[in-house]
Amino acid sequence: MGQSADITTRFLAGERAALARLISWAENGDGRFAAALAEVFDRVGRAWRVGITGPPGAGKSTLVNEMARLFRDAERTVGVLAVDPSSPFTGGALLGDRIRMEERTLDPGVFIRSMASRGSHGGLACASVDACDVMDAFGFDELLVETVGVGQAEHDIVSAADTVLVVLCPGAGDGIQAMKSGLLETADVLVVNKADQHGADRLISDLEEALELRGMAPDAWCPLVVSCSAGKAQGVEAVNAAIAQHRAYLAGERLERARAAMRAEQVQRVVGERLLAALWNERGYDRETERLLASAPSPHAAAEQALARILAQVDNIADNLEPSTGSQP
Ligand SMILES: Nc1nc2c(ncn2[C@@H]2O[C@H](COP(=O)(O)OP(=O)(O)OP(=O)(O)O)[C@@H](O)[C@H]2O)c(=O)[nH]1
Ligand SMILES: [Mg+2]
Repeated sequence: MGQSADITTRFLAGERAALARLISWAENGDGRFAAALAEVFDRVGRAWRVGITGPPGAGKSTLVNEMARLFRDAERTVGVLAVDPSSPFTGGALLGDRIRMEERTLDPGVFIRSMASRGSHGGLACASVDACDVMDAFGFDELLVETVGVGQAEHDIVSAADTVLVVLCPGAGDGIQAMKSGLLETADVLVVNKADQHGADRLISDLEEALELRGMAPDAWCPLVVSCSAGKAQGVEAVNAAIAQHRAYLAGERLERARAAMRAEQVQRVVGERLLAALWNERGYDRETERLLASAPSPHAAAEQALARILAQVDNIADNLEPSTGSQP
């Protein structure tokens, strides 16, 4: 407890090492994180969160670097989180990105952090929201969360953002792939990167056509299609402008609703993870599963038994709570 208070004091004094420590706590599912977050949570909500997804090699990291440069030119501070659900260890694929981002790391207005899933602690979507919360509380104006691919895990991570960018590039049938895999539904802004390469115009018109064909509620946000060549530092202003446009669209009640939904999802994730951790920790998992399977005719029957026991415990807890909580509805 004492250590948690010490860290938050240092965090509130603007010490980056304390910020890094809190993110590590979030990443590792450290029990001290919840108390620490509670102490700084009144500062959360000012940053704008942008999630960046898209197929490998589309130029996401290059784009993030250029977006960060433009934000810095406008005297906006930037937190960058690179999340890799496919890699069990930090490093690997993200190392190259880190080196490329190096020129930014000397700038105190930029903070860069990478995260990978490790072993049994699978809640990367949860940890990345936590990391964004602490970067937000630390005072960064813009948060950029890059994921490495377009799978379900990546989707869960970017969909917690205020604005989702899907980055595509010409070639390799990415446009068609994007339409098939539901990326169009995820995107608030579709970025066609590598506009310097052959096929970019075609990809842009394919995407625009696909968006037109898709039915839309009259009041709904229609994803913007913008193109740039991040690798040549060309056209990235249009990407930031599209984000600003989406931000203006959301401002007010829509944003409140979207963020409330995101918070509700985070609560569900935390509950789910805490339950999983409590039930199936590394030591208990095999023995308990074996015991249940030995006494039940099928995996589903074993699951029913496990559930019945948990729910009985929950009922017990609720019964014991009732007298002290009074007559709340
Ligand atoms: N021609 C061209 N190449 C680019 C452009 N932007 C990025 N690239 C190159 O595309 C390659 C991949 O860029 P990254 O930024 O690493 O792509 P990424 O989407 O982050 O890749 P992963 O993180 O591995 O999924 C690099 O060799 C970049 O130099 C561009 O606008 N034009
Ligand atoms: Mg990358």
